[in-house]
Parts: sequence; C-alpha cells; structure tokens
Amino acid sequence: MTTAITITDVSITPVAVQDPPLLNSVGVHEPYALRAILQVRTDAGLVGVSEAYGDDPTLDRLRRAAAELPGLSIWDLNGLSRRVAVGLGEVAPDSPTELAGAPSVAKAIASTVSAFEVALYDLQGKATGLRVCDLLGGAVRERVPFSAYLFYKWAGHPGQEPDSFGEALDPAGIVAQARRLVDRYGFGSLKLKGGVFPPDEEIAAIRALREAFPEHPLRLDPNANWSVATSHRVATELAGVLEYLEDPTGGIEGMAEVAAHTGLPLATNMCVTTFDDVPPAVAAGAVSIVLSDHHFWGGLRASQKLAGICETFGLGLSMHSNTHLGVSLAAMTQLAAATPNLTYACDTHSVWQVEEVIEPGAIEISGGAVRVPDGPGLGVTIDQDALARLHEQYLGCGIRRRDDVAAMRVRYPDWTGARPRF
Ligand code: GKR
Ligand code: MG
Repeated sequence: MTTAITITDVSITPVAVQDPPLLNSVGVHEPYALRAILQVRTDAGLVGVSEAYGDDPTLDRLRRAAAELPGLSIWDLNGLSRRVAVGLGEVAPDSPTELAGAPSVAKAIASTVSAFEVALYDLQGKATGLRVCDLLGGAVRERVPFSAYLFYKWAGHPGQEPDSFGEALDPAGIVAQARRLVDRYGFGSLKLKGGVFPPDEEIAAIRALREAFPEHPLRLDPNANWSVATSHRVATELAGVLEYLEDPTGGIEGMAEVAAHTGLPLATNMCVTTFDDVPPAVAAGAVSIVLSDHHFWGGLRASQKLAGICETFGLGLSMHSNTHLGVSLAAMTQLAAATPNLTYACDTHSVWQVEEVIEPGAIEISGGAVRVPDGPGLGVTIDQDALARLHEQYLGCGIRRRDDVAAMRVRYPDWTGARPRF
C-alpha cells in the first residue's frame, strides 16, 4: 500500500555548461548552454529531480508553475497538468530553440508540465523502489541504443584555445570525428548535423562516412536549410545511402513535396512538434518518422501517447536531443526502455558535454548504448557541489537565452541565419 506523499517545495537551479562551437543551420553553439535542474521536495523527505531548458522564458514558466505545486500528491499527474495551467495563466508561444520547430503555446505549456512530471516520476520510483521505466509499463530493452551525433565544428570558440575535440569542417574531419566517437563509445549508427555547408559538401561527407563505416546506418539533418528543389536533389543522390533524411526543408507542406518524390524516409523534429501537427502531417504524407522529445511533447506519458499515435499511423519513432546533462539522459533512457516501437537509435548531445551535474557512474555510453539506470526512479543523484559550481558559471556567463545566430556574428558580422540558405 502506498501512502500519501505531497510536494512541499521546489527548487529550480539554472546552470551553464561549457559547449563546443558546434555548427548548424542557423549558426553556432555559444560557449555555454543553459539548463535548469529541478529538485522537488516532499513531506516524506524524498527529493525528485528533473532537467529542463534553462533560458529565461522557461525559467519564468517553471517558477510560476512551481508556486502552485505545494500540496500536490506525487501520484496525481493529471492534477499536475491542471496546476501548471493555473500557474501559467495566459502564456506566450515559445520554443526553446528555432531548431526544434515553431514557437507555440502548446509547446510552452507542454515543456513546463514535462519538467515537473519527470520529477514526479522520479519521486514515484523513489517511493516504491521501482525504476521509471517500470512505472511506464516495464522495460522492453535494458540497453537503449544512441547514435553518434556528428557536427561540423570550429577548433575553438572565437578568441579561445582549441578544445579537445578539434576542428571538423570537411569530409575527412567528419570521418575522424566519427572514428573517435565510435572507438570511444561503440556507436552503431551515425547522424550528421548538416545545413552548414553547400549540400554537395555534405553529400561528400556522407559518402566518406559510408566508405569508412560500411555497416553503420547514416542520417543527415540540415534543420530545414534546403529548398524543396535542393531537398529533391539531395534525396535522389543519397537514396539507398541514408537510413533517413531529417527535416530537409521547412513545414509540413514542404516536407510533403519532398516526400512525394523520394523513397528515402523523411524524419522530423521540426514540422511535427505538438499533437496538433500530427493530423495535417499524416494527411499530407509529410513524414515517415517522428523524433519524440519528452521535454517539449509534454513529458513521459505524452511521449508514450505519441508512440501510440505513430504506431497507429504506421510512422516510425526516434528521439530528438538538444544539449542536455545526465538527468535528461536518464529520463530519455528510461522512456526509450519502456517504449516498444522506439526502434531507432536515439539522438543525444551527451558526448559534447565535458561537465556534468550528476554523480559519476550512473550513466555511461558503451557499445553504442546506455544501460537503463538501476533506479529507484530515474536512477541518478545530483552532485550538489557540481550543481553549485555550474550555477555560479550560469551567473557569470551572461547568457540568458540560446542564440546561435548571435554567436555566429562574432565571426561573421553580417550573418542572418535566415533559412533556407541552399
Ligand atoms: O544543437 O545544433 C544543435 C542541434 O541542431 C539541435 O538544436 C537540434 O534541435 O539536434 C537537433 C535536431 O535534431 O534538429
Ligand atoms: Mg533534427
């Protein structure tokens, strides 16, 4: 029998973590990426943890919602949604980054619910001794495969020493980067973040990867930086080479035009990012694969609902990632473990983070996969010293909202980040 356990207070700690100069369709990563670490305390002395975006608008929403949570039972996930709605009241459309689709009210609400829902699942696990994946229906896999996330990158941020990853600006650099990640982590599939250089250069990089890694499934994601015509051309060239092509162009209509002329599966984390996007995307035949992301789809239960919808409509399901830390990786892994039709290796930015907020040992990538943490709950513990240090870094870094366009202007003052560029 479970006892009533209610929330007493919530702390929300923004942190900044070092991030390398990774290039994408709108610009380049800033020297620091922002995250928020949530600690939800209860009258039973349990603390549930979660990780969310750490930009100012997100923090504002989290704080407004947190004020409504004392007294909420840790079992009452529907009550959580109601209280978050009360706390947020009228909310502005938002998206954590232009690379995860258009801003929307649904996304702003969903990301707030998600942040607390993960912490409640962590609490439920701690109260019962169960892992989150067991609370979500049980693990269908104990090891969750992730893909190597390859990025074109500069050697270092402007004005800084080269970082330990080095430069990757051409096919040879991308192959070397892939080799390093495969050797170190055993990744069994490779995803290249494209939309950076003219498509022929990125096609050459994919061909070089195919040559160097004949058996690895390959993906290319230009984050909607190509016109429909360019997308047609690249899709034709890379048919039979890629496992899937992710967001070649913008919008459901554009993606449908591309899909109509290629046998290459198209995936998205940009044109289908809320439940409202699903019916028009299915009707238009715009995508074959949806990349879920519990952070902005509304949490772990909402992601399972998305999985069911994908199954019903014959869509594949993969998992998207922005820059994140170990708490999110644990949540992603627990969710993927309990989602039968999540059969593609998931994305993770983890390999690019040299700083961490959880105690070491809970999460390692080996053999290209993460073993589901033992639990209870998410199976991770916040390293309070690391949290304090990364919070100090947040206070000092001056960044309050991700802006890859501004970071690019440091080197290219006329940069606009406007898409499609090719
Ligand atoms: O961090 O540069 C990046 C990525 O491009 C990220 O922002 C995207 O949202 O990885 C994401 C994607 O798959 O589109
Ligand atoms: Mg993507």
